[in-house]
Amino acid sequence: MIDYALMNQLLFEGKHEPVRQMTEQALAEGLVPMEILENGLIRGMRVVGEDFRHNRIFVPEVLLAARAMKAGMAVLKPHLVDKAGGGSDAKVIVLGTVKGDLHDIGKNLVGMMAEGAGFTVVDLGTDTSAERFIEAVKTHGAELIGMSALLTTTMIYMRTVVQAFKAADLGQVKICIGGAPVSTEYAKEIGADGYAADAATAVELFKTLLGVKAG
Ligand code: B1M
Repeated sequence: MIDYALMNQLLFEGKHEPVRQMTEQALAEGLVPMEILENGLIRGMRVVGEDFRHNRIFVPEVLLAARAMKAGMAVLKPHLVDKAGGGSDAKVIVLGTVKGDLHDIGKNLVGMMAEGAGFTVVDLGTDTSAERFIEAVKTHGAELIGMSALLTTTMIYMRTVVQAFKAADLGQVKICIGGAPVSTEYAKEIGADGYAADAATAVELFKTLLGVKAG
């Protein structure tokens, strides 16, 4: 029986190999991937965030915890699929963490789940400028972009991207935002089409905005 408290502690301590093994063990025990993600990984990362905020741990420890989180996510990735993805008619979406921001764990989760739901995902990584978002949409014929920001100092760049898309006049490209400091209100304020609080909600939002049937 998987001990989620232990798994959270190992993630907190940045022990990536044991976290990877426990994620595999949890899957072998038949636990639901989304439950493992939430209870085993995200919950551990929340504690990291709290201790980081209160200066009980610092960037090096957080980096190790992030590596452990990614080790677990890599195991879960093939299982976070709700139906066969891809196909030549798959809708293309572009994801990126905005300029100045290096946080990519949440954005990666959104990408994994979107791929699992059948979207073709073009992931621009972190520190993404408005120009790179626009270029990628043109190159890949994307119908939607999803921006992530984790810092109050970088979320404001989302407005720059929205304005750049308006100026570029690319037609009906939907713009979605997510990340801890942003909200539905902020999405409205900057003229984005929607906000999602987590990866599963983000996929639902993409489907709604692009007229993809739920399933
Ligand atoms: Co950073 N950091 N960090 N950090 N870090 C935060 C964000 C912070 C809240 C920590 C804290 O103080 N409690 C704080 C921001 C405070 C603020 O802005 N008000 C902070 C800070 C200050 C910093 C630095 C400035 C620290 C420093 O250098 N002094 C620095 C900035 C670097 C930079 O970006 N330029 C920094 C650096 C780092 C690391 C590099 C060490 C590391 C990132 C590693 C990596 O991502 N590869 C890191 C981490 C790990 C965190 C915390 C602890 C965890 C973030 C995380 O991965 N959460 C974070 C604390 C926190 O968030 N509570 C913190 C797990 C992840 C699954 O959740 O990313 O929220 P999240 O994603 C969710 C949703 O938000 C949503 O779905 C995801 C899945 O459910 N979502 C989307 C996210 N993106 C979406 C996009 C969408 C839709 C939904 O598109 C439509």
